[in-house]
Amino acid sequence: MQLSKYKNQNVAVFGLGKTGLSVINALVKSGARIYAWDDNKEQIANAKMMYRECNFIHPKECNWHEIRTLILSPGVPISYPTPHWIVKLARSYDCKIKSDIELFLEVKATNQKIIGVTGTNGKSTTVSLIGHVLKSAGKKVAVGGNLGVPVLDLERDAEIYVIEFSSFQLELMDKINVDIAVLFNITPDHIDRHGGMENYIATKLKLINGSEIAVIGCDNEITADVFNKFTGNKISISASMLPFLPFQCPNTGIQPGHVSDMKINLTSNAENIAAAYAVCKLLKIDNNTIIDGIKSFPGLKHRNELLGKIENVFFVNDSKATNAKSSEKAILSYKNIYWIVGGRSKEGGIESLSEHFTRIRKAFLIGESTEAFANVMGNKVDCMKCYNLENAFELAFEEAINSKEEVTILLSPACSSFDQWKNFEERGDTFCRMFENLRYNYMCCLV
Ligand code: UMA
Repeated sequence: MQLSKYKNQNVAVFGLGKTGLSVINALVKSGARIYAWDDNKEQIANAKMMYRECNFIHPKECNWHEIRTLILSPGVPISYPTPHWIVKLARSYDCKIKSDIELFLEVKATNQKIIGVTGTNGKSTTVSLIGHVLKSAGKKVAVGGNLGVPVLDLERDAEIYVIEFSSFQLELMDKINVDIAVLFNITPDHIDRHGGMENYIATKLKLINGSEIAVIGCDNEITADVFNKFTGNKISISASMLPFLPFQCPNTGIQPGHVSDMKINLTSNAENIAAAYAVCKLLKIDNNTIIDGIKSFPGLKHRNELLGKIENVFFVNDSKATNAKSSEKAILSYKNIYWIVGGRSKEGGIESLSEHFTRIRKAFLIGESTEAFANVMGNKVDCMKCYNLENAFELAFEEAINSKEEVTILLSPACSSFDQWKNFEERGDTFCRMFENLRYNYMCCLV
């Protein structure tokens, strides 16, 4: 994507992960003079190999009188716990701080539509589901943002962009202008980064405030309250609208439809499906195309992903569940659960899940949170301290297969992965590999 406005301009880029590299790529093509840096030397070395035309100079040695824009990566704190030193430096020179998404919105054509999705859990699935349905409807669509592909790396000529906005990205943004915004399920997350729940909510609201029409999930107390107070164009959606999608929006022309035989788990995805349905109706996609698209959506890896069954045991990879609220969805989807849980715990741990402990046959505790979670479970859940995924997998399978009943081994950690893994993908991929090996060995034994 070209950013011609920045031709011959001096632009600073801080953070050389996915976002920073995508920004540099776009700015290089546009003929900007780029000053790039990162706190991590390896990231600088990597970027240097890729973009020799960039100036990799420590920002404190740059001439900030000539740099009018700093593009900051979302992981770099702008306010809390304290503004990063680069933020203070740029502000002291009155330099404008922008996100990659703002650059993208500056160059998008007026006839290209933007659908923005935010919330605490379910964003990535909803974004992908909307993208899938629109593609099935023959639209030229690009899907990206927080779920993985930075917006500046997306195809230039899409008719519709479906973008996942994280609170980190929204925090950075001043100007937001999207055609349709989706906001749902706000629960505590990243509180340390936003300095409190109020700020976290305010950040999420930026997306609907910058939209032509907002689709708001009303199952959550916080977002239901947002819906009531929001004065712009709005539609309410709810998980309870499934399976017949009886949308309560008489002014939008949204009609009831039928959804059954879906590949993704209905219980944990009800709100995502309702949101996707509403968005696609607003984009005037016909009912049958939407329903067919929803039915053929294969789901996302690591999100309540059914891997398969060995004898009486189902295996589900929900490694993306990095907080309790997210695990709740998977727990409510199954009964007789052999739950592999733990890692680096978030604020509040798993206490909020205690009302669902009756669905857990046995918990297999892994990671840093092992002792803390064992205390929370106390005598309410039969649990075993396994400390790592390998032990947990083996022990859970041994018990599950001997139970002779239909049971589910669910990896849904309710924790971040950073105590033992690079990220949740690595954790989930390991679980998937263990399942595949087990299935292979099992089949060989049967032959
Ligand atoms: N860095 C510093 N100093 C800091 C912080 C970071 O120099 O104080 C540098 C790091 O050394 C690294 C770079 O910044 O080189 C990383 O930047 P980043 O953390 O912004 O990560 P990116 O690789 O650019 O990925 C970001 C999102 N990451 C975060 O928001 C933390 C990705 O979301 C997103 O997929 C990607 O942009 C493309 O849009 C990931 C995420 O964890 C999945 N998001 C959080 C979430 O979903 O909960 C918000």
